[in-house]
Amino acid sequence: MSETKRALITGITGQDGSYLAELLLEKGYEVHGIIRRASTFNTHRIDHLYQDPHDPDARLFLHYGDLTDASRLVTLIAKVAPQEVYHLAAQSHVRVSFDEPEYTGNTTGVGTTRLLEAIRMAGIDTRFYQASSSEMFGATPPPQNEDTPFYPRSPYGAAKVYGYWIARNYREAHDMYAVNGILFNHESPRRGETFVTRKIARAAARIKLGIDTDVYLGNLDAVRDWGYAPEYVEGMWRMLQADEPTDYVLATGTAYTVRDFVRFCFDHVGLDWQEHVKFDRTYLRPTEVDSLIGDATKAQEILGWKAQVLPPELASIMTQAELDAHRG
Ligand code: NAP
Ligand code: G4F
Repeated sequence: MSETKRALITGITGQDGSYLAELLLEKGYEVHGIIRRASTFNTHRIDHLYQDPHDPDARLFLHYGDLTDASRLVTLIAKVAPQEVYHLAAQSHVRVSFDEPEYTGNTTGVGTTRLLEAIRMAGIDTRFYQASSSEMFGATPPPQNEDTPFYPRSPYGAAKVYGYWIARNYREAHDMYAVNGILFNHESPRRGETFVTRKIARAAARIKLGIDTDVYLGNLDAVRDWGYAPEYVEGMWRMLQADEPTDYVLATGTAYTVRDFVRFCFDHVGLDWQEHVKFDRTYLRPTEVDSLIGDATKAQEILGWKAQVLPPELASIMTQAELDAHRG
C-alpha cells in the first residue's frame, strides 16, 4: 500500500485554499493548513471540511501561523514535513496594496522567501507551488504567456514578481522542485466580497430581492480573463505532479470588460444594469491594468489542463449562488 501524501496549504481559508483542500482530501492526501488568529471567525470557507484532529482517521489539520513569522514557519515545516507545499497565502487585493504597499511586500513578497527558506533549512524533499499572478504582466499588452515580460502596475504586482523570481531562484540555486502557476483571474461563489465579480453578482441578487437599490463601481472598461476557481486548483495540483518543475499560465483565453460582467449578472436576474450601477472614484486605482488575456497553451499541452467554464456561465453560477444564499 502506498504511503499517504502530506500537503501543506498556506492561505487555506481563502477562495483557492478552500477548493484545493477539498480536492486534496478527495485524492486521499493528509492536508495541513496554516490559519491566522483573528478576533472574528475566518474559517467559514473550510468549516464544512472540519475534522476532529484527535480522531485517528483525521486527515485535515489546521495550525496557527503567519507569513510574517519566520520562526513559526520553520517550526511548522519541520513538524509537518510535507511532500507538497501550496503557497497561496497573500495580501491579495490589488487596490488595497496601494494603501498598504509595505505590508503587501512583506507578506506577498518576502513571505514567500520565508517559506522557501524554512523548507530549505528543514532539508526535506518538497514540491513547492507559488501562487503567481497575471498582475505581474501589468502594462504588457495581451495575449500573455510564460514568455511575456513583466511590467507590474501595483505594489501587489511588484510583490508577486519578487515571489516569482525567488521561487525560480530556489529551483535553480537549490535544485528545489518549485513551480510558478501564473494564474489569470479566477472566481467563484467563494470569492472575497470586495473583488469585482463577487461584488457585482452579490449586488445583482440583492437588488433583485429588494435589499439594495444600487451598486457603486470604478473602472468598467478594464478587460479581464475570468475563469472558474475549482478548475484552477486542479491545475495547481497537476503542476506538482509533472516530471519536471516549470512555470505555467492558467487562463481561459477569453476577454470581457467589467461592464460585460455586470451585464451578464444583471441579465441573470432580469434587470437593466444601467438603472442600478453608479460610479465611485474610490474604486479607481492610481495605475490600472487595462487588459489581461492569457494564453494557456503550455498547460494544455503538458498538463492536459483546459478551462471549461467561461465568463457568461461563471456570472450565472455566481449570481445564482447569491440568490440562493440570500433566500436561505
Ligand atoms: P484570498 O481569498 O484573498 O486568500 C488569501 C489567503 O491568504 C487567506 O487564507 C488569508 O487568510 C491568507 N493570508 C493573508 N495574509 C496572510 C498572512 N500574513 N499570513 C498567513 N496567511 C495570510 O486569495 P485567493 O483568491 O484564494 O488567491 C490565492 C493566491 O493566489 C493568492 O496568493 C493570490 O494573490 C493568488 N492569485 C489569485 C488569483 C485570483 O484570481 N483569485 C489570481 C492569481 C493569483 P485570512 O482568511 O485570515 O485573511
Ligand atoms: O476584481 P479585482 O479587484 O481583481 P484584480 O485587480 O484583477 O486582481 C485579482 O486578480 C489578480 C490576477 O490578475 C490576482 F492576482 C489578484 O490577487 C486578484 O485576485 O478588479 C478587477 C477589475 C480592475 O480593473 C478594477 O479596477 O475591476 C475593476 N473594478 C471596477 N470597479 C473594480 C471595481 N474592482 C474592485 N475590486 N471593486 C470595484 O468596485
